[in-house]
Amino acid sequence: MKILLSGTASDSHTWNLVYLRLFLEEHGHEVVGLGPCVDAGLLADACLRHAPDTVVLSSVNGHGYRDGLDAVRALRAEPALAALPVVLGGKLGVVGRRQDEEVRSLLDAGCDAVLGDDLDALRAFLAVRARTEVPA
Ligand code: B12
Repeated sequence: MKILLSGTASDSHTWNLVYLRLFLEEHGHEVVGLGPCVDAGLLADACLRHAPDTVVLSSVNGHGYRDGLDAVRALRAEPALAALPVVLGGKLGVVGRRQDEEVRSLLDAGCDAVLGDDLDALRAFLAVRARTEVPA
């Protein structure tokens, strides 16, 4: 699958993105990496341009819930991206545990999965998408 991998708007961390690119490539995916500090508008433009099969968003600086919500809303506001699978993960808040209300808001906004640090869950999420992909 072609995966667009991106950091979130306020997050300057990069090693998470380096790690995830390697992880995704080792699992046979083609990766388009946008790098850190990608605002929601730029993310939506990049998805229109690259036409990925799935978007993987990574945030570790503690503002992931908020940045992720902006990102998902920008994608879902674009008709061509309304059904594009989007998964968000990392260290999303500053309280050190999953925050159910924030997760709910993200899912309601159209995020397909909110995964925290769990790479096994990411692998499973992508495996399901790969199986349901319609060949061109
Ligand atoms: C190195 C580091 C930095 C470096 C970054 C260098 C770089 N080039 O990236 C510097 C010094 C620049 C930095 C800056 C800051 N940092 Co910093 N940083 C770290 C540190 C020590 C290691 C992060 C790292 O590189 N890990 C290695 C990579 C490979 O792993 P990872 O980032 O943990 O990502 C893994 C998982 O999160 C997961 N994952 C990530 N994304 C996704 C996505 C999906 C879909 C899935 C499934 C999994 C997943 O998989 C990855 C591999 O296992 C952590 C603390 C720690 N020990 O983790 C703090 C930490 C991430 N930083 C933190 C903070 C607060 C900051 C600053 C805001 C500090 C400040 N006040 O200025 C700034 C960020 C400013 C900004 N605008 O973003 C906090 C975040 C708090 C939180 N989330 O609760 C942490 C956790 C430290 C702490 N305990 O407080 N930081």
